Parts: sequence; C-alpha cells; structure tokens
Amino acid sequence: ATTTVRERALKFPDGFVWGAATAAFQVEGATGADGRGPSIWDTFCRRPGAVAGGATGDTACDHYHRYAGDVALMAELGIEAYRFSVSWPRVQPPGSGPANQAGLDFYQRLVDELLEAGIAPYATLYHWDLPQALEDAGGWTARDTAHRFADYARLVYDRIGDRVHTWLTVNEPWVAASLGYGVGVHAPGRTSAAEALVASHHLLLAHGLGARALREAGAREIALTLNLAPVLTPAQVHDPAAVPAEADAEAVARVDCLINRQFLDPVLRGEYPATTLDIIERIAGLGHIRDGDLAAINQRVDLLGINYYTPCVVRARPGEPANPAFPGTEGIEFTGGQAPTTAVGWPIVPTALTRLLLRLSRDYPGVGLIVTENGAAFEDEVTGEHVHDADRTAFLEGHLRAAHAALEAGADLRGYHVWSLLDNFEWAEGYRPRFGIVHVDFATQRRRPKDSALWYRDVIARGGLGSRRPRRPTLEEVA
Ligand code: PNW
Repeated sequence: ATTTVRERALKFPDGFVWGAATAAFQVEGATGADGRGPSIWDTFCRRPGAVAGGATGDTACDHYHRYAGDVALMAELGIEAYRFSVSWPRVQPPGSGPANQAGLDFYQRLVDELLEAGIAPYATLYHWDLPQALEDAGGWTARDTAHRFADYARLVYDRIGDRVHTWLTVNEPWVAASLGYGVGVHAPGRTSAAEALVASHHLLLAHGLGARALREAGAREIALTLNLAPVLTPAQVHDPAAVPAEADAEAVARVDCLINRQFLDPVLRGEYPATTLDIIERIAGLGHIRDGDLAAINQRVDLLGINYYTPCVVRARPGEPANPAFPGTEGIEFTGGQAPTTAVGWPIVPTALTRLLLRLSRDYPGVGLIVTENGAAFEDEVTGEHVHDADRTAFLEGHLRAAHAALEAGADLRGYHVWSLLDNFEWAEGYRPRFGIVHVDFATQRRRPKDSALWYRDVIARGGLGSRRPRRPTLEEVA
C-alpha cells in the first residue's frame, strides 16, 4: 500500500520579511548617465575573453530608467523589501571627494518610490563596482580604499539615511577578493593569492569603518552580507548526520576557516582564527594587519546577511594541489558531491541551509540573521505569456522549508530575499544564466513574472508555505 505523504503547511513568524534582491551593476545599465564614472566592472567587461559573449553592463535591465515599473511589479507581487545596491561610481565618480548629486538623486527617487509602495529599502553600499580610479590607486590591495569607502558610505547616508532603515556595508568580501584578486575571473581580474588575502582584510576593514561611520551618523540597522557555505564531506551531502573520518574533518575545518570564519570571526569576535592567520602569514605576511584593525572590524552589527546557494564539498586527498580560490588548501580535494545541480552546476542541498543557520546561531549568538540571497539559475520555458520554471519554484520551496526547520530549532532568522528579482548581468557568465523570478527579454526590456514569482506572491500572502502533495513520479522515473 502507498501512503500519500503531504508536505506540511509551514507558517513563518509574524514580521518575517519577504524580499527580493538585485545589485546595481547587474541591473541598472545607464553606465554613462548623469556623471557616473567607470567602475572596475566596466573595464573588466572590455577585456577580451573576460565575460561570456563579450557582454557588458551598459544596458543590463535598464533599471536606472525603469525603476518605477520594477517597483510597481514588486508591489503587485506583494514583495515587502527590496535589497538593491548603490553604485559607488554614480555617487562619487573618482571614488573620493564630493558627491555627484545627480547620481544620488537616482537613489532618492528609487527609495521614495519604494516607500510610496510600502516596500522597505535594504541598501547595500558595495556590490563589487569599485570606481576605476580607486583600482588605479591599488584597489582593495590599498588600505586607503577602506577609508574611501567609509567616506562614501557617509555621503549616501547623508542623502537617504532618513528613509533607509537597513544598511548593508559590503557584499560577499570572499567573492570580491578571491575571484577578483586571486583567481581573476571577476574584476579587476588580478591573479595573486597574496593580493586576495590582503584585499579580504581591507574589505573587512571597509565594513568596520563604514559601519562605524553609519552608526555615528544615526543608522538604525547595520549589517554586512557574507557568502557562507557550509563545508561538508561528500557523505554529508546526502546524510547530514554522517560523521567524517579524522582527515576529512581536518579538511572541512581548514576550508571553513577560509570561506566562513575568515569573515565571521573578525566581524563577530574581533579575531582571525589561528588557521586563517597561519595561512595569511605564510602567503601574504602580516604587514597589512595593523594594531586596532580587528577592533575596527568588530563593530556591533544588528544583522548578519547570509547569501546561500550551495555548500562547499571537500575531502582529504594527499598530493592534491591547493585550490587557487583557497590558498593553503594543499591536500584537499573540492568535489561536487552527488546532488542534482542548477544550470550553473551548483549542487542543490537545502539541508545545508538549516545546518548553516543553526551553526551561526550556536557559534555567533546574539546577532539577527537574514538570508540576503538565495536562488538559482535554470533553463526557463517561455511559452507566450507564461514563463515556466518549476525547477526554481522547487529550489526556493526546498530552501524555505530548510529555513523554517532552523526557525523551529530556534534560529533568529528575520527575513529572506530571493536572488533575484530580475534576470540580470550574471558577472563573468554574462546574460545567459537567469536567476530572476521575473523574466527579462533583453531585446525589448519586457518583464514577465515567471511561475516562481506567482508562487512567491502566494507564499508572501499566506505568510508561509501551503501543504502540498509531492509530485507523483513520472513513468520514466519509475521504470
Ligand atoms: C552572488 N562563486 O555571487 C552575488 O552576490 C550575486 O551578485 C550573484 O549574481 C549571485 O551570487 C549568483 O551568482 C556569487 O563562484 C558569484 O562561488 C560567484 C560565486 C558565489 C557567489
């Protein structure tokens, strides 16, 4: 006999914030408008072979001109919060000096439109579009860039601080430093493990100095956003309770010190883990870490923003060379595990989100948690008016169930932003991978909510997930 198991309806707490996220360079376009200066991504896009298809951010989703329509669309979907980023080269084209008021005007218009629609603005101050002039002066390998960031944060706060409750300083310092300065697949395209480690420290310092400047100016809620990846052995991908062998456990702990604790510990505990510090010392020296830096980085934050897409799966393998994105990982193999993957090849492991949220609650108590990005690229099926993306809906539902499990176990999770509101410029991958819950036809700029957006609208309206009969397997799957 078969029993029909219904997935249970899940209610999220009152006040849980349902949002959607984008980033300036990925959606705005209008890169020459109103005095905006060049960023490292404008430059990088013009380097032959750097970005798939030679794509640029010149037009992107033209959100700079279409923001009002995009806000109206969010309102129709019932989205309660919009996480956008502010483009530094719009606000301060050379990266220092006085503000470009015309650039700030855009964010004021956007924020006013959001508030008018009852949508809470969540402003990220740095989502990778460094002014090119600062890169020419050393970029994130230069300590001064962190000070420039704090000045810029203050300029933005002075204009829209009365209207924006939640501020996120820096988005994913690991990606900005490792992929930008270590592996070279992101702007500015440098390839030095030592520079990546120095850049990481300066991005952390920027967060700390920026958070301090925002706090002094009166900001109410301050956060940063980290790309956190639970580090698992291949066995734990399927069985979260699997106990790793000692050598594998050491590999897990080491990688955890690079992807997660290199950022969590300085920000939330005011120190680097010993393993991280050893690796930094061996590869970059410690000359760039000055007395007082860790205290500056360890500002009180009200929220920790978590970008979660996929776990990091590793095991010990003697003789394996270090992964270029993770200096100091000789003898560790990075594998995918056996999970199904998204269109960009990232394994789909929702249970790892529960694990991550509970680990953060246990190891870093006292800070509110918010998922600032979670989502997936899939091949959507466009048929006339409709865009079918059952894979994305299943991905989001699985991760919301995982988030709910963490809430039930006591995690202080305050909200969730889907990545992304719109299909957009996916960095080195160009416009091919589509992460949006809203489809964008880049030839016409037409927006069409995908099935996942309509599903998300219902989730928000209901304050959680309805009960659901799992899909019956198809004949091919049974055969
Ligand atoms: C995040 N990786 O980026 C960013 O915050 C978004 O701007 C981006 O569009 C989104 O995730 C989807 O990729 C990442 O290679 C980019 O490990 C690359 C990696 C991780 C995160």
